[in-house]
Amino acid sequence: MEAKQIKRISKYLSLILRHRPEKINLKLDKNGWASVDSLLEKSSNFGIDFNKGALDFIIENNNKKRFSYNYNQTKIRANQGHSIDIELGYAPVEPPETLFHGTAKHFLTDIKAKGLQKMNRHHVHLSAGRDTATNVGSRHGSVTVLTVRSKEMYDAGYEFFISPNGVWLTDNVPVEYFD
Ligand code: HQG
Repeated sequence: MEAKQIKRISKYLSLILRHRPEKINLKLDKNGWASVDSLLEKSSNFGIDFNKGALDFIIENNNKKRFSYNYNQTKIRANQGHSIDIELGYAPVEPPETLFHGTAKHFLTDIKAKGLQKMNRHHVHLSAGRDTATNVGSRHGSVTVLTVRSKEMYDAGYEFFISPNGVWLTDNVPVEYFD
């Protein structure tokens, strides 16, 4: 399969598995899992044809490892980034001393007033590396990277989670934890 085609399917999967399963009438369970068979069938009915081999390829090679199978590969879900109400069930873990959040300069006034909020997603997304944060922030405009004192937040009782693809998640970041 061509790279372009893989990218197109990958974007489509993000839309369906994170935000709009109802678009193809797909059912997700409370943990965000969809049946692989039903995803393939409903996508095909919707005019987007691919097979299990394409899914295997995307799960293995997607640049951010956005999706996972369950143990016997009968179900698939997005690892993070949802706007729909599902429970990922990740266990809370202790974060490193600092984490990064890339954002656009034009959001800074609001962010400095209200802290980082999850906006349309389930969590605020943070990364362990400054480079990743820079890439994430560039999606929104002229980029700036905030350093968050995550360990201090954790010690104060804030919960942190890490998705299987290494994205750090937390509910919100109050301004006093920016460096
Ligand atoms: C900003 C992509 C105003 C926040 C990425 C961000 C990531 C505020 C934007 C993942 C604010 C929300 C998530 C406040 C936060 N006032 N703006 N109080 N608090 N913001 O896309 O972190 O490629 O929902 O800084 O790589 O950019 O989809 O979050 O700029 O991992 O897999 O509001 O999405 O992953 O934007 O990105 P987003 P994000 P995928």
